[in-house]
Amino acid sequence: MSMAPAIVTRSSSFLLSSRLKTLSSTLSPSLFCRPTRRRTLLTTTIRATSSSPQPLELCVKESPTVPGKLGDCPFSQRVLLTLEEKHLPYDMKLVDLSNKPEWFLKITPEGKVPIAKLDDKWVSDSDVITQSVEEKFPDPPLATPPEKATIGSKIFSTFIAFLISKDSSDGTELALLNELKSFDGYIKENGPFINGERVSAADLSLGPKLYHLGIALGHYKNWSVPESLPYVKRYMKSVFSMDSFVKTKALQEDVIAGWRPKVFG
Ligand SMILES: N[C@@H](CCC(=O)N[C@@H](CS)C(=O)NCC(=O)O)C(=O)O
Repeated sequence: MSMAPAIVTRSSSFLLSSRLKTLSSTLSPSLFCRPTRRRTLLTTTIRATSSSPQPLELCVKESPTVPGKLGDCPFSQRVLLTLEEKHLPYDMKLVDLSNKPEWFLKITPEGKVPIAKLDDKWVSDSDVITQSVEEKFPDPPLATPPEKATIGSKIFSTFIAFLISKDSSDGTELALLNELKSFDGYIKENGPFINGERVSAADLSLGPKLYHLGIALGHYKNWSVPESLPYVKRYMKSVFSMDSFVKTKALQEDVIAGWRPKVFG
């Protein structure tokens, strides 16, 4: 079977930041196990309007259930949200992580997404990619002030610990609740978004993680954010209803399938 990358095309221009880390930059451990299914990648082309001529090339996870659809990687969605909010066009290559094509492993031997081509260099890690995009395309500004950039940053790790916990009295649920409570209080005082009235980079990082939290804990633990945390609930609703989020979010069934190996593994 022939193996061609699935591609969604938009148009864009791109500049290289001197501060870009390249492919050899540090990568955090993968959060998702690779499924065993094998199949052929499909190619899809979507063209969006833009005045800039050169699209940014970006590899993201493909849906494991619907060929040609965007998959369930919160880091890939973070980069896509950044590009969408900045109205930057891009060429999106959907990568089947269960059967990584040779061209992909050639550009990134670690085999992780997202990875973006910035001025002829493939750059990995959503932190590095989004910072570089901010530097090169400052308008509209999305940078979160440093003192606010880590707000909510422990929610994802505490969510994972609770999700994979097999012991209901090990304190992982409480740890997550504490993080959510602190976030609730912060948003109550400073919201509706982390940097106030306007969405910023920290929201684009946290939003996809909260999306996974809601779906995975609902499915595997029959758990949802308690009513006693209305500002977290409102925040999730606001972020999830943004046009850019609706356009780039993963299928619910893919999020559930993506976490299954972690829950039962
Ligand atoms: N810290 C990285 C994490 C990237 C990551 O873990 N990506 C996962 C998919 S969400 C991956 O590519 N895993 C490799 C695999 O499943 O084989 C980032 O922020 O970009």
